[in-house]
Amino acid sequence: MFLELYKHGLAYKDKMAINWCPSCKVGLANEEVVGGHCERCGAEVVRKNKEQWMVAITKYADRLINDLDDLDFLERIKTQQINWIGRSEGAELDFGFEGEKLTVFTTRPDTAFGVTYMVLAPEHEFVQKYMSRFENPKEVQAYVEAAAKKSDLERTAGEEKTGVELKGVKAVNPYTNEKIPVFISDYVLTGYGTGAIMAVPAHDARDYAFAKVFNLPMIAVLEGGDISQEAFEGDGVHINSGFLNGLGKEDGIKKAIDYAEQNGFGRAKVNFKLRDWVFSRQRYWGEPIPMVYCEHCGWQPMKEEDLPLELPMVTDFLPNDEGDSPLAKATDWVNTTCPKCGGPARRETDVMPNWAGSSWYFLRYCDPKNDKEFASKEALKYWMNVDWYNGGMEHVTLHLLYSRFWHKFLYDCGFVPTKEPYNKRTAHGMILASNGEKMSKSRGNVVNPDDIVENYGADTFRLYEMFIGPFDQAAMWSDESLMGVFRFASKVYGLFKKVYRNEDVPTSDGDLRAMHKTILDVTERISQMKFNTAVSALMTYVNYLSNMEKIPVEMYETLLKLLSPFAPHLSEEMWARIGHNDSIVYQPWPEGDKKLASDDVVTIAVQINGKMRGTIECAKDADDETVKQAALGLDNVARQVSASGIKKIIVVKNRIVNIVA
Ligand code: ANZ
Ligand code: ZN
Repeated sequence: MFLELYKHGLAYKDKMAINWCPSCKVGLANEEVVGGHCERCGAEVVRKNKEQWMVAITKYADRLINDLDDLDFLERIKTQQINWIGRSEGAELDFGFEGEKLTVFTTRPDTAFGVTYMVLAPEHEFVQKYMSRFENPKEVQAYVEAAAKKSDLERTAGEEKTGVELKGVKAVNPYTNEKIPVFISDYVLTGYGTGAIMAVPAHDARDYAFAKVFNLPMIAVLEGGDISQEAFEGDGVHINSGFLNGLGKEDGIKKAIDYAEQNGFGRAKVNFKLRDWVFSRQRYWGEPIPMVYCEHCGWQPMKEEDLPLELPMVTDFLPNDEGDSPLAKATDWVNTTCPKCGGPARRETDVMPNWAGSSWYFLRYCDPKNDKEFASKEALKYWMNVDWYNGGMEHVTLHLLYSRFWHKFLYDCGFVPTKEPYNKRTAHGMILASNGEKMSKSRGNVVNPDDIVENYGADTFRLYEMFIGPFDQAAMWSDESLMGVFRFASKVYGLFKKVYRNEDVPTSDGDLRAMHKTILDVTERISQMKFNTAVSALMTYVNYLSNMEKIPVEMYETLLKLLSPFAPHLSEEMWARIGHNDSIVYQPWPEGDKKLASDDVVTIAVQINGKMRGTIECAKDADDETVKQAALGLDNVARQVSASGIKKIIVVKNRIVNIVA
């Protein structure tokens, strides 16, 4: 796969500012940095430049958004995908800077007449390139170094804006030809857009905050708002804006871009928050990257017939102090020959990220014994797509995006028959501690499943997790509620002694109704992933059974079958006790009968000469003749009156039958 990516120009090597954990000595992907700290050890993460293999996922950005339309993903999951990709429509504009073009990305080119200064990211190439022209190089360099120590999050979250003016140089606004000051500040990120902005303090809150600190002028170019109070970011009629005056936002943007294009200093541009995928990890565990570096030929892909490249055996799994992968120490493995010229060469020592394997492992399930390809076309056609993928919310941004990208690339190469891997994606809620906080070791509020299993059994634990609340929502752990479920499971066990196997225990309409209603409810609720209410339907049924004196075996067996996905051990045990020799898992799922389950059955009192003689159950609003026949069919009635002795039968709909004898 890596060679395929490389062949298609989607894998390339680049010097990247990476997040570096000085304690783990490891480069971290953005998602492994939590609040500026290493996800694994908690140490503060710094930025460091390192050559990394990159994968051009951004080439697929539009498709990764557009193809969501046809998928049955939870809405919030689609939103996560869309936000992560972060598509922004706007323009690139070239400002003048020391005779060069200083290009910015902006979503509001219509506000160009309100630009009063510019800001470069501290890492912007012009900073070092023109350092000798600044009047304050020491101050500039000190700021650059301080910013390098901060994470993106710290840089953007900082309330108080900081920065340094590049004294002695000015930029030129191409719309007005005015000269404006240029700053560096860490609120401008190096990885986004062009790493430089045109600042419009009157209409952008970040620029506003910066301008306040540095006492910079503001020009309102949109009507509405009060810039003595705050930036006005809304829509309004343009003012102070030359040829844009009088236009609204959308028209203004269009006209500003047209003007820039005609005058050769700008163009429409779609920008994405999504970055190319940093595909290198300086670790031992991971698929080795099948690339070889030769002094003469540069980076060369391994020959396909030499694959797979396997990890060497090592005993030392730590990276070295320069942050090179532990594989760099395995010199026998590293030193190899160039696939092109045959001269001495070195293997890449970085490995792939865990996301590589998790992007497509499931395709192998379609054809696990195939030794020629990862799966045959026929097998893939037969099994794919994954109909339904449920998993935690923590994997609905990156893993989902990477595997969708990977699949699209495989599709483009003709290796898989479908454009998307998963038809349906849902996510379950998180189980929180009893005080509503996230469970974590540091808070000491973690419930250890082993303890629950030890004390109440795996079935209680499993049942409880299903019962705890709506599947897709967060739920709070409750010991009390766990006990309730434990009592329920115990009741199921206890009911066994009332089960009659060999005798014919009559089932009333009410019994049948309770059973079929339970079958139908549980079946439907499972299919809708309403597991908590499926369990409560079982609880209702168990209460019904508890009130019976004798339980017909079929009613109990039905309970066990419905319960077995939730409490497999208990169900299996009781199934065996009934006398079955096979496992309950081979039993077909019970079929509910809607008619028998119907609540539209009424109990009607039967009287003879005004005296209560029994009850019958009839469909609600049944016709009088049916009700009469049912009443006469009662043993008690037949014994006391002969057909000839009946004078009259009075039916009070749905309530009473009175036989006058
Ligand atoms: C001028 C302007 C005027 C802007 C205005 C906004 C409002 P999104 O929607 O996130 O794409 N920007 C561009 N590159 C940046 C960078 N590297 N670091 C920080 N900020 C950056 O936002 C795009 C807007 O974010 C751009 O449009 C730019 O500010 C800023 F009334 O340009 B704007
Ligand atoms: Zn070579």
